[in-house]
Order: sequence, then structure tokens, then C-alpha cells
Amino acid sequence: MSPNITKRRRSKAKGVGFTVMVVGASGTGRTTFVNTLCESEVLPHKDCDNPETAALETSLAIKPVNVDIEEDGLRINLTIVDTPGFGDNVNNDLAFQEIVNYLERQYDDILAEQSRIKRNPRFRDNRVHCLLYFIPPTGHYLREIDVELMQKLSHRVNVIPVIGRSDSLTLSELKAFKKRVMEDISHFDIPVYNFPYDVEEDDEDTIQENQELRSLLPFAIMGSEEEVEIDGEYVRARVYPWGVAIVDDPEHSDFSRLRGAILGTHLQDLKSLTEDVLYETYRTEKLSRTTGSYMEARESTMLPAEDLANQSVRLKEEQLRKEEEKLREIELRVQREIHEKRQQLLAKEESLRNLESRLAAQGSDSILGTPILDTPVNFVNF
Ligand SMILES: Nc1nc2c(ncn2[C@@H]2O[C@H](COP(=O)(O)OP(=O)(O)O)[C@@H](O)[C@H]2O)c(=O)[nH]1
Ligand SMILES: [Mg+2]
Repeated sequence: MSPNITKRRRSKAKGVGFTVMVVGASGTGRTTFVNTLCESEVLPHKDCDNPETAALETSLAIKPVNVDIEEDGLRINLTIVDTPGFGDNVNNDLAFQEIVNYLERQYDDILAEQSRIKRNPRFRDNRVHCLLYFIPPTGHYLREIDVELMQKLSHRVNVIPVIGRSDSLTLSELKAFKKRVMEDISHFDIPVYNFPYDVEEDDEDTIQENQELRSLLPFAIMGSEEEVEIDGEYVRARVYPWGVAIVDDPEHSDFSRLRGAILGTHLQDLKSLTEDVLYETYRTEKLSRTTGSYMEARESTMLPAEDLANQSVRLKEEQLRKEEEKLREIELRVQREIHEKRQQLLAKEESLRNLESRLAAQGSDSILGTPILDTPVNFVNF
């Protein structure tokens, strides 16, 4: 039996690990969605889970919860990471930073684990594979804070945009809202997870499946913690005076298609993208940042700033000293040359004077006309 098959069997028995994070404004139905997805009350409802008290929620710490679920016969060790919901009237920077920090911390943990000599057998890989970003069902455009946060998050995690509490919009409102949201996402260049496919490489079924899922973006979802009996069967639904909205019914919401995608057909793709692309990008960024600062630190340890200044002064002094030496040499040489020329001049003068006195002695003054020494002596040029 090939080791791969053994590994697959073992992971099937043990279950596959998968982590989903839910992010979005308070009151968009995140807690209800999680409990619907896991079919149990994984997350408790708190007083602050309503929009009026949203500000209180921003101080909550991020605590992941684990739950084992089964999807199409596959056991999944699902980790749910609920995040502090944010509102319109509070300073959201803190909540934003807390979410980004959480994502990066999971990458840091695995980075540290990978560089250990001895691996920790109990190490838990808590990297987030998929982030469901809850857009409030306003029917308008994407809000500035949603654009900003999705931008920030998409570089660290697979972001899937969803419209929470989508049953509050009519069919035509929902259609128009989905279109506007996708226009905004493309306008602001937000790299959300868009069920990527390759027309050349992928088979027709995969291409079609991905195209369908992509066309549903942002997924219109609803949740319910209530079970209603319909045709003798208990289903999760929302009961209204005018009818019943069934969570799993594809005519009522995209819940079942989203669930099927993240926990079934696209679970592996989301995991691979997280591990091979998003984590690798983070790792490279982090290591090059660390190497850069290490080199700077090393240079500054070798030559502290003060030493550097002193050394450059010393170098300048040395240079000046050498230049002075050279100048002194030139000066000496010139002085020597002047001395030599003067000697030559004196010698010439002497010989001329001798010549003059010899001529005078011979009485030949009339031939020369003017005394010889009155003519300028030009043979020495400086
Ligand atoms: N109409 C509608 N209401 C919902 C839905 N999901 C949750 N709610 C309600 O919206 C309110 C806030 O939901 P909650 O899950 O606590 O939102 P959270 O603050 O994002 O966690 C609660 O009163 C829920 O009953 C939904 O799909 N449709
Ligand atoms: Mg909540």
C-alpha cells in the first residue's frame, strides 16, 4: 500500500483540520451562521450581539472554538474563529488590527515551529483557511470600512464575501446588491477568493462548478437556530407571518452552496492556497524583513555611529598628512632647482665678466659698443 493511501486513510479516520474565521459588523448574523453551520450552539449569544450595543463587543478577545463535523462522509475538525464585531460609531482600528494580528500570529507560530530542531508533537496548526466577510444587507454599496478591511485581510487569508441576513432583501434587491458589491470589489481591486479555475488545465466539470460558485458571489446567506417541522422533517428555518425561509433551500439562500464549497469541494484548494501562497508570501516578507534588520544590526555592532565618525576623521587626517608631505617634497625640489639655476646663472655671469675684462684688456671696447653686462640675461626660465 502506498504511503499516500495510508496517510489519506489515517486523515480520513482522524479528520481533516480546517479553520474558518467570521468577520463583519455586529448584528450581521455571524454567531447565528456559525451555529447553523455546525448544527449546534458552538458560539453563545451575548448581550452585545445586537447592533445597538456593538461598541461593547470590540473589546472582546479572539477565541477559537473547535467542533467535529461530518461533510459527505469526511470528518472535519473544524475551528471557528469569531471576531469582535464592529459598528459604525466606534473606532474600528483596534478591532481591525486585532484581526490582522491574529492571522499573522498563526503564521508566526508555524514559522517558529518549522525552524525548531525538535518538533513539538502537540503543535496545532491554526492557520485560517477561509474568512467569511459579512456584509450587512443594506442594499446600498460596500461601505468604506468594508472595503478597507477586506483589502487588508485579502493579503493574509482567503476572503469570501457574504451578505448576512440576506432574507431581509427581496429577490430583486438582492440581485442588484450582489452586482453592486462585485462592481465595488473589482473597482477597488480587492483580491477576494473567487473560485479560481484554469480554462486550459481544469476539466469541464471543475470549470463549470467554479463559474457557478463565482457567479453567486457574494453569497447570500441566512442562519437560524430554530428547527421547524416541514413535511415530517425538522429543518433549520426562519418563520415569518408570510412564510418560512428554509436555510438549506437553494431557492431561499446560498447557504448550502457555500457550505458545500468551503467544507467539501473547495476545502483542499482553500488549504493549499493558504499554505502555499498566503503563508509563503508572509514568510518571505517576514524573513526578508528580519534579514534586513539583522544586517543593519550587525553593521552597527561592528562600527557604532560614534566610531564611524571618528574613523572618518582619522582617515581625513591621514590624507591631509600625506598631502602635506607631497607638497613639502615639491617645495624642496623646486628650491633645489632654483638653487641650481642660480648657480648656473652666477656661473654664466662670472664667465661673462671674465670675457668682458679680457676684452677690455685687449682694448676692443669699440667692437662691442655697449658693455656686455647691460644686455638682459634670459637663459634662466622659471
Ligand atoms: N432575518 C435574519 N435575522 C438573522 C439572521 N441571522 C441572525 N439574525 C438575527 O440577527 C441578530 C444578530 O445576529 P447574531 O448572529 O447575533 O449577529 P452577530 O452580531 O453578527 O454575531 C439576532 O437577532 C439574530 O436572530 C438571518 O439570517 N436573517
Ligand atoms: Mg456574534
